Amino acid sequence: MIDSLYAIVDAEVAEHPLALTFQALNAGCAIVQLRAKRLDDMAFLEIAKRIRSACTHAGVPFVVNDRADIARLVRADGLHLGQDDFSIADARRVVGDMQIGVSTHTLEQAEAANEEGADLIAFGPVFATGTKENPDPVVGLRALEEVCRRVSRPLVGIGGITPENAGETLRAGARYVAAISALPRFFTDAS
Ligand code: TZP
Ligand code: MG
Repeated sequence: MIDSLYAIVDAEVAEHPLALTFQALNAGCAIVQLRAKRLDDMAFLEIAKRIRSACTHAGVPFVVNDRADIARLVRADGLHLGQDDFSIADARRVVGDMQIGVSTHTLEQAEAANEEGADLIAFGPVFATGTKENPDPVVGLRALEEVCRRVSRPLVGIGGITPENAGETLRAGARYVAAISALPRFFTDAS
């Protein structure tokens, strides 16, 4: 299951973002994303460079959330966009042929992201989350299953993902499970 773990290192949630990154990489996670809603540009760029370097050494793709400019500056492998961020087409003008992921919260949004050429589609919140400000309504596993049937791009289940519910989320058809607040538990729990 750890090879399906999409580790989101959130600079406002993690006590030590770089240490958490190394834990995720050592455990064998599939992807690392840096998310930082409140860092200023200098601080974001600095931590992005460090995580970029750690991911390069581990051979694991590194994704930057929100910031096409920083993704390009650190030569990230991917950029992750929300519904209120740049369109995929505009982001491509900044980052070129980098992998682009898109957050979606309804079947319609997921189908639109699929058609617009997203490389990866995050769908959620699958379960209740306290991490995101003003989260969309919980979508649940049945809706995730439906989206997995309807879109061709790989899906990421996100929102309230824990070591306990990651298995059923993958069985619903997600290629990856993404975790923020429960991320450290994937490395410390026996499960
Ligand atoms: N998008 C949908 S839910 C969510 C995001 C960024 C937050 C996920 O955080 P957690 O702590 O894993 O529930
Ligand atoms: Mg965003």
